[in-house]
Amino acid sequence: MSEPTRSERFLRACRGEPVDRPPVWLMRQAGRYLPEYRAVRAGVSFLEACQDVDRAVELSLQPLRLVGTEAVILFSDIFIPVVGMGVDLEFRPGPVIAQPIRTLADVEKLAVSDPRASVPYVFEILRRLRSELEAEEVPLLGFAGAPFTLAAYLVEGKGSKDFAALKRLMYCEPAVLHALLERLTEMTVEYLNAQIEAGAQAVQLFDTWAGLLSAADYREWVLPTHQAIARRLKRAAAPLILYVNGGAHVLDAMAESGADVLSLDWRVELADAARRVGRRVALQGNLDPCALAAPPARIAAWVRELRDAGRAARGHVLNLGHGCLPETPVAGVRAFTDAVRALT
Ligand code: 1CP
Repeated sequence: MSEPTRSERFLRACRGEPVDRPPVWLMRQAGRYLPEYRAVRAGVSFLEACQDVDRAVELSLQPLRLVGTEAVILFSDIFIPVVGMGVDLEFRPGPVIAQPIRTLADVEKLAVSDPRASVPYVFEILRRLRSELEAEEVPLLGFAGAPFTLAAYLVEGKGSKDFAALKRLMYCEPAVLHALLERLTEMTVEYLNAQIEAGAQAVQLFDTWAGLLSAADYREWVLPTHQAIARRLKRAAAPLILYVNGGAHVLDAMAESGADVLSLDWRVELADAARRVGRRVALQGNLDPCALAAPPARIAAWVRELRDAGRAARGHVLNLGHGCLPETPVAGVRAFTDAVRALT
């Protein structure tokens, strides 16, 4: 078999088709850990960088050129389409919402507009990236925040450890949270389909905070949103990757989402996850991002262990278990991608 292109290897791994070795990329691969990122960001706010097509294209491509990742992910944030719904928010550095959403009237104020019109720059960035990457045959990923995680910040007003305001709404005023999730699900379907039309070859749905729920609450509040999105996406054109942080206890429900790939954090043992989900879905992950501070030989050994564990899965994409951190050493990221390329 001649060596596949990076797009072929990535898409085959997502679809559970045979590959020579797993492909590699990293969540939050563009970010403050790269001096070149800090240089492009100097003097502009994060939101401005997301809206500036030239800058966002450059930031999206940096990890490909600088640290050897084998897929490019759109430089943006899960809150960009929420800005398009008319929500007043700032990044400090995480999203801070001026007026948190707590009532039905607040939910009804969220505009259900076509993202192609409300955040046109997102699709312009994707079209530009796709034409830049076409010749090299590097896969382009789009992404969105999942409804539950977006709702968590919208209700709370900012990041939180336990999201108590969100849970209060869930347990005390379920109709309000249902309405909010429904509106966000509609938006997410439109937003991801528009990304696929603009050239995204796979899309990742980030449900970072859904792991805060019990398995029963996850099934009631989160799983239906994932299933609705999976059902309505143009999946023949782009596989769907689902990420839940701290989701070991909901792995079985994740496998019923309809996603093609489940992205797991490091608390889940990859071989065990493969046994639990069987041949239904491929897996992505799952090195602890903090482990990239270790010496290169140690990182290479973990990569080999992950590859071996991932062999039991329907398919495996090597990645971290969560995003790169501002303090992640660039040399550790390089050691990670080099070790994947060195797999035999
Ligand atoms: O000051 C800065 O440089 C801004 C930091 C930053 C960056 C680089 C934020 C603010 N967002 C991003 C980019 C980003 N965010 C990407 C880009 C593509 C990539 O290289 O991977 C992606 C996919 C995200 C997704 C995102 N944003 C998630 C889901 C994934 C995850 O990490 O859990 C979440 C929860 C957010 C919210 C958010 N935006 C920014 C921050 C610092 C946060 C987290 C806030 C918190 O912890 O509560």
